[in-house]
Amino acid sequence: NPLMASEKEAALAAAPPSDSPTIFDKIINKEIPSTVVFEDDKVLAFRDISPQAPTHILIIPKVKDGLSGLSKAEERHFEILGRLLYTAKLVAKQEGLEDGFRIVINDGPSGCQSVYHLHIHLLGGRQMNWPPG
Ligand code: IU
Repeated sequence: NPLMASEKEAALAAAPPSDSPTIFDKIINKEIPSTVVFEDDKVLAFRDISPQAPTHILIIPKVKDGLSGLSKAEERHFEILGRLLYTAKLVAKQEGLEDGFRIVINDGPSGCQSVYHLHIHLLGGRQMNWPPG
């Protein structure tokens, strides 16, 4: 089926191998500057370079371990997945988002994912809308 083949090509072009490095490795290694708002041995949180809300922070695992996106999650990732979500809560509090906030994980081409290193978007500081775009 030629249509299937071209769709698959597009998906493969957009989604590189799960362990290939991304620009987020350079951010983790401080080779590219970023505004870090939280860091521990497992997790980094930094301000998105193109903020879509007054607060827009990305929370990422320091070690990718195959997590190019949430769709690649395995049972071995249970702990880091919990840490990422809990870190989002801590950072939301640190940012003063008492009235609420939005968590987003884009996955794959249809999910509008552009960087293939798992990241949680934390958005806040304005009224969010539903449904999202
Ligand atoms: P996405 O869910 O994969 O689309 O999110 C990627 C985000 O990474 C997006 O919001 C970008 O603005 C952001 N980003 C960044 O903060 N710094 C960078 O150097 C690059 C992307 I490339």
